Amino acid sequence: MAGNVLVNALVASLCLFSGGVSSSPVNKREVEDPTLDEVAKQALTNAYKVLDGTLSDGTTRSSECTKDTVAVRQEFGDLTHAQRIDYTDSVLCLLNKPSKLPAGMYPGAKSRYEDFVVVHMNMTPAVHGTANFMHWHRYYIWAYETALRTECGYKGYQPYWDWSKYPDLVNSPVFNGDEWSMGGNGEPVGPHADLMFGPEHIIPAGPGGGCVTTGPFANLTIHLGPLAPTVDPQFNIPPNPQADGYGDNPRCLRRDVNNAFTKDYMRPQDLLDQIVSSKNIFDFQESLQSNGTTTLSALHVGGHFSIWGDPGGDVYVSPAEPAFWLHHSQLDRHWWMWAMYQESEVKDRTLQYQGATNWFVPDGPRGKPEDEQELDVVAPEGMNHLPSKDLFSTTSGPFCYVYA
Ligand SMILES: *[C@@H]1O[C@H](CO)[C@@H](O)[C@H](O)[C@H]1NC(C)=O
Ligand SMILES: *[C@@H]1O[C@H](CO)[C@@H](O)[C@H](O)[C@H]1NC(C)=O
Ligand SMILES: [Cu+2]
Repeated sequence: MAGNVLVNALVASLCLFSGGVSSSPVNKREVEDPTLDEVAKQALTNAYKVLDGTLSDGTTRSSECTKDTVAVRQEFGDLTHAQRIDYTDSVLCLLNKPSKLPAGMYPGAKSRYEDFVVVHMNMTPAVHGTANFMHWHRYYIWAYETALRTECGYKGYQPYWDWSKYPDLVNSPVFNGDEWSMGGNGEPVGPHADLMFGPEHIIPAGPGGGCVTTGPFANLTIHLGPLAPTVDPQFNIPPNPQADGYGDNPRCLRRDVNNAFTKDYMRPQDLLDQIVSSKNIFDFQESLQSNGTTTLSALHVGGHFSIWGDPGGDVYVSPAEPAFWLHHSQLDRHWWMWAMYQESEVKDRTLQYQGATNWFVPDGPRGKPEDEQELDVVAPEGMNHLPSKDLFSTTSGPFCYVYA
């Protein structure tokens, strides 16, 4: 019985993450394909051409966004120790600032950080498996980066975790648990339930599963959710006192960081294949999700379940996991690389927008570039309700950043 409940919860949650994706062919690589490093370098070169006006991405760039002012987002492991501490200190600052939400409706939003979690929980059906999936998350990460800078004095930019860089993710600079990491794995809890990807594909339970007790987020208490838990029911995560998940449910941050995805499904070649084989934004967004087999890259889902745990494996509440932002910045970077690496495709790919507007109504109304996006109380001042078309380029609309 418990086993069935777990499997059903996992499958339901994976369908949630994947948005009920149908199959998408993986194309054969052509001999002249670049390497993943070359793709990243070409994307950056083309982004600088856009900034100096020698290449158009089809959007209207503000005159304030130039080569001299552009923010450069970096890989977490490429930051110096001091830069990493600046980053995690600013996250801790946000975790200690008061919420701006009405406490009566959102008793679990104890901090300004948790305002971001509430907004994601609330927006989940409108921003996953939809046309705006990449765009809304880009906007959301930028709002978070902006809050770290304006509300917590952070001087740097949002770092990303390059999925392909650490096959041994558990011992990587991101999760090794030292003071310069994003915190360690959860405490080992011994044998616990595997992660089921459809009927055949099983990701073995990882080496953690318990509370995070090392690094900057040691013994962090989370309060919101769960709403779509995927951890072993034997962990006895208490249900939220409110059906909507917004109640106060204090418990430890759990992780089950594992190498299953990074070792076999998130290698440089896997990332490259996904970029090269996606011919339009629809295919690109769909093939980032798992369809339940090993034949497709599952980069978005794989990143979440490389961390897993509570709330890392809960599609609604996952931003309460501090590493969420590094994963989703990499997703944003991966999209940027796909759009930018071929000079002749930059304009066309930047402007593409395709898909539904509600996860649970895949055949419902189509998303339009004019659709306004919602960030509620986490929008930077005067920056809420921007249309999707303002979120197409990382160097126009509200944005001015590139990835190095
Ligand atoms: C997933 O995609 C592969 C390759 O396109 C296909 O063979 C398989 O049937 C798909 N599985 C599901 C559950 O859609
Ligand atoms: C976290 O909790 C563990 C286990 O209770 C304890 O040993 C450790 O000292 C705590 N660490 C911090 C930084 O509070
Ligand atoms: Cu999300």
